[in-house]
Amino acid sequence: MKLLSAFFYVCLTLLTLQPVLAADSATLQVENAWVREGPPGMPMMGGFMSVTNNSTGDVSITRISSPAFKSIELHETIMQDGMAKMREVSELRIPAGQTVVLEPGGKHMMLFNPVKPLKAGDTVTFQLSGSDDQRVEFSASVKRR
Ligand SMILES: [Cu+2]
Repeated sequence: MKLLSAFFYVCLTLLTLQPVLAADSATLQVENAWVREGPPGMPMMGGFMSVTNNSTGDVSITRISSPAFKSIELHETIMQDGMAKMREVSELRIPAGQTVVLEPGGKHMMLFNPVKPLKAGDTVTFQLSGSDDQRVEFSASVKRR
């Protein structure tokens, strides 16, 4: 009897969850997005997040934009002659079913020329374009490292 009611509970939960899942049709899901607060007047800032691809095919991020910055590039960090260097990547591939983490010292968003000064506690909105033509809006909070 106890097992049966547990079973009903699970069914009920699944039924209630379904409309939520159906509404969220975006295959790329952005989590934990944040922008690192820089010294005042700094012309560039770093942006970080986790991106999960919920679809069964690989999807690439081809573009990221924000009303808060003049331009945004996707960067990766590579070691060259024993020094960490950043370089731009034209797109960032998110393999099917996997999560790619953008973090300090690794892949990141390079945010150029903030339209107005940003400080810890501010929120910035972004729009990401995927190679499958999807657009994902997300927001990031500005944090001190
Ligand atoms: Cu960079």
